[in-house]
Amino acid sequence: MAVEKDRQELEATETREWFESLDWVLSSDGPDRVQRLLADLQIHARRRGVELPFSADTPHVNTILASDEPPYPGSRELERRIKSIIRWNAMAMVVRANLESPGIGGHISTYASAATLLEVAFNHFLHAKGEHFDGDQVYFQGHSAPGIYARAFLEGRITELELRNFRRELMEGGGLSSYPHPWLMPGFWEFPTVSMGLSPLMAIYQARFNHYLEDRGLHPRSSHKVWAFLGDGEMDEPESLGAITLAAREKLDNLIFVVNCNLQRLDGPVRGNGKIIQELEAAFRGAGWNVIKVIWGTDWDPLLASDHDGLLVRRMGEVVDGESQKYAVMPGSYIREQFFGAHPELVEMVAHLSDEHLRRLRLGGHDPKKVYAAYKAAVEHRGSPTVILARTIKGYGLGEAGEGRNITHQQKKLNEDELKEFRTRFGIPIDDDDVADAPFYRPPDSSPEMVYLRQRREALGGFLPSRGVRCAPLPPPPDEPFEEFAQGSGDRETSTTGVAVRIVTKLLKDPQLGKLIVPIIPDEARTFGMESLFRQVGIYSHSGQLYEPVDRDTLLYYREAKNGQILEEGITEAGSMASFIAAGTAHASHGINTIPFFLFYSMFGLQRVGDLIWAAADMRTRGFLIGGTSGRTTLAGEGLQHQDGNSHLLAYPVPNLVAYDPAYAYELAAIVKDGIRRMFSEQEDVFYYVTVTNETYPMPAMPAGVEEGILRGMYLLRPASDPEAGLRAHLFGSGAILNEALAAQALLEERFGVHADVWSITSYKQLYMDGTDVDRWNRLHPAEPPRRSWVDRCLADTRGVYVLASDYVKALPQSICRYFPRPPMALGTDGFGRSEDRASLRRFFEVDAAHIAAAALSSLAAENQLEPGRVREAVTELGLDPDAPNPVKV
Ligand SMILES: Cc1ncc(C[n+]2csc(CCOP(=O)(O)OP(=O)(O)O)c2C)c(N)n1
Ligand SMILES: [Mg+2]
Repeated sequence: MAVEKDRQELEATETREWFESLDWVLSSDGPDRVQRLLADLQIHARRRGVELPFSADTPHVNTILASDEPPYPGSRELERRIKSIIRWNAMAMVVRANLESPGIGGHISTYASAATLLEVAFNHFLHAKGEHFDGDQVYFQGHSAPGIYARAFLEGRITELELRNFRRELMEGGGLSSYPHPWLMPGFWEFPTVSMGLSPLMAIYQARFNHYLEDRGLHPRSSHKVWAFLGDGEMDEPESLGAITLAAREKLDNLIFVVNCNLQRLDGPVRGNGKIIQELEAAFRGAGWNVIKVIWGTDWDPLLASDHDGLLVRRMGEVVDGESQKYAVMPGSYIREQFFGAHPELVEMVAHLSDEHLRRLRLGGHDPKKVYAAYKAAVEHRGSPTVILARTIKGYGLGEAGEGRNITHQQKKLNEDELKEFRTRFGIPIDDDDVADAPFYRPPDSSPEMVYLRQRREALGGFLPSRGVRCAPLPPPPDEPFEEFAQGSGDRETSTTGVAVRIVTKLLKDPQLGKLIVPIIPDEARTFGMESLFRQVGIYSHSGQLYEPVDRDTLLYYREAKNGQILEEGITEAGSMASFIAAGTAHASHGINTIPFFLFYSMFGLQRVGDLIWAAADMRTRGFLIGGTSGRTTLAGEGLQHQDGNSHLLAYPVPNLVAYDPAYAYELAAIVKDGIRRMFSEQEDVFYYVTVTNETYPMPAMPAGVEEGILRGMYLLRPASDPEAGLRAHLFGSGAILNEALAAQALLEERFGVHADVWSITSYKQLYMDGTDVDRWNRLHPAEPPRRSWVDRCLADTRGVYVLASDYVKALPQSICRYFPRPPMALGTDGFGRSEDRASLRRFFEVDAAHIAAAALSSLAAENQLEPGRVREAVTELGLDPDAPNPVKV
């Protein structure tokens, strides 16, 4: 026992001597010398066989020393008052909403933990944008929306009625959306953030796109920042950390993450058995970020200053988060016993402090001075992005009603006593008699708080969040880039992918539009035959090209340049989508009509990054998503994971996504031209999804008068040679399957005497949207002459049977059956793809010419126009196996 004690004392003395030596070097030669010395010591230790465990984190204390903190520039007292009022109103709007409509939901505890982080930013850092200048772009944590509304209420930008109608958007007088949604509040919210993980990803690519605009000379250099306020639980989403190395590689010092580390997510602790702050620090430092930890408030400074042996810091580092969380809900005596009680020296350190004092020791994320110091350092930091890891308490101020409790995320109701306690704690002047109704409180405009609040925002350029379109529409698109496609390609075979690339190439050369085009590719340029663009416009790289490319002596060498135009994203559809969003919203965020074209493997689009596409829709993004190598049977060889028969169906639910599946060059040209007109001249908040394929065939010339049909979704491509024939059919194809419909037309006429019209369906979604809109109008206006859908108008007077064939699931053609004069037969490619050639795939999925022809014959038999026996023979003649397995089941 005595030996052990001696050893401990010896160790303590030894440690102290080393510390003193280090202090001596620090004071005489500065921190650089200390760094070198420690590095040398490490090498020395390793040479002597001491293995040092790898650790990318630093001690569990604030990154900024108390002695290095700047003075606080504002009125702490007025800011505290303002923050308290916002806290109250944010809480009250949720409580009231749930009193009036039980179950309507809302969140109190997220903002309660984030209030200081947000208020210091609002009062001192976040710049608004004006008509002629950009501000900061701020991604607010989605669940903290009540606090953002409550501030806007004080600012006079949101009425009391709207506040009362939180989560009641359909009420008379309008309401407020639950979370940030630019679609629903287009003058207010800029960024939808509530799908966890998307906002950190989008913020990174937004900051990167801001550099892109500056490096290309489209926008003056600016000191403005992209701020993302995030949850610590949110950091578990793969998207949250997925692009952090890019942010460092691109030296995005215009980017600041603020992670609200309240140690809790929805169900419980983020890392009960670990330390989320340390874990995130290691991840971000490892990725090359500037990490600023804001863990302890000013109250802790004297304790840390007296921690000569580092025992307190060590104790801070060893307590797991589940335990730390508990300190927030327990009395000071518990903290004394459990935290300081681990070492007698620590007990001694706080012997002079009361239990109440220990309970109130404030954490860093609730201390404006600490938060201000961190933000200032972040804003001034150069050369890499910054992440601030700020320790807070979830549900701060809710007391028994949920402060630090595991149930706090879901807490929406406070009883009268809890409301009173909250009111008293934050000094809100509401009488006991009124408090049960949780009334909103807004001080008079002339009060010092309100004057201060307005002054601070004026100094920072105005209010935010605030969104609006900030640039003039473009003139209608020029004809020239699109004209050649109407002529067809003669005998020359090409693919719609080739045509899409040619359109983009020509647009890049256009004197007006050229500089606005933003080609985005996730490492598929060669797949799509786009490598000529490397040379033509260059690949964007913030650092230019620091090496001689291996193919420098070839014509199409891999050219990176600081003013390069292509965003070559590498293998990240999610990142590419985030770039697409940044470029497609520049009309609102920067007042520039950039026109993104994002080309990708169609299977890895709506299916893989569907939620980002949903966010793009919410954000009123404009641009073209080009789904390459599309079609379940058109992409030969690649098989189950690559062959896309799904994406067009997945495009249906996105309300403002206009989807097309063109077959021919002139269709594609008409669609892109009209898209530019609608989005950038007419300023419609839509975006486009257009699939292209890699099957080559001669592109026909554009028939006269089909443009309207192309855009509406269908037109008559090739009528039957004898429209008066007895046996009549109508075959409908889209994408590459249109050629199968044409082949079936010939088969039917030559071998079975059936005369078929062939129609091109460029968009099932357009036809479906039109049909349902007409249905709706007719349903609500039964006494008026019915309106007619485009399908109905095209087909009303037709005779014969109808067969629709798609390279996508049958649900697409099925979706428009209702508008046909008689029920059509729908063929599609439901099921898993196969590695095979096109002919075999089309036979297997029953969408080839023979199957289309057989379907027409079968339909004629069903209408008693043909003998069933004749059709059975025809099936054999066509080489089809009636007993082949159903492709959806195998
Ligand atoms: C993609 C996604 N999954 C789940 C949710 C549901 N959800 C909303 S908030 C939340 C917990 C958030 O915890 P954290 O990020 O730590 O934020 P805090 O409220 O603690 O600040 C969850 C799971 C969501 N909004 N988005
Ligand atoms: Mg949290």
